Amino acid sequence: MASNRTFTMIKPDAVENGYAGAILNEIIEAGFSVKALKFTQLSRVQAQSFYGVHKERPFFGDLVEFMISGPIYAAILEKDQAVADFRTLIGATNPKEAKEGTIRNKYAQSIDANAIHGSDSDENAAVEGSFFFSQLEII
Ligand code: FUP
Repeated sequence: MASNRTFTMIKPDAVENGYAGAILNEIIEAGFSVKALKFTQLSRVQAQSFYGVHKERPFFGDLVEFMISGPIYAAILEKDQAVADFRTLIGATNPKEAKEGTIRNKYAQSIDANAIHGSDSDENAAVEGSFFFSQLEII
């Protein structure tokens, strides 16, 4: 995946609360173009694998249970400086620390149910995008 791309998931809390459309609209209005998109629900094994980097952390079990609790939207997005600009758009991991106007500030409740994921590096964006999408599914 090119370095002007990032990967996102609209998480189960945001989908359950009916915010997915509003969040996708904000992403597009912010200048990101959608290069791949799917609506799906992770299995436990898939969620454990996706978040494998966190497997020793105390919150890992709860994170996995939360991420499999309902459907999500997964997407690959393109924009100049996609990874950095998307992290700015979504705000801090803990919505209580997320700046006003950011997606987590507006749509998230807590550090675990924090509405949205954004890759933290070009390398992880490529790995995460490939986790969800085959080459045939990416524009
Ligand atoms: P982020 O890159 O902002 O998604 O945050 P991290 O990669 O640090 O964490 C991944 C996910 O783990 C977060 F989205 C939510 C969860 N998490 C917790 O539940 N508790 C914590 O203390 C930290 C992260």
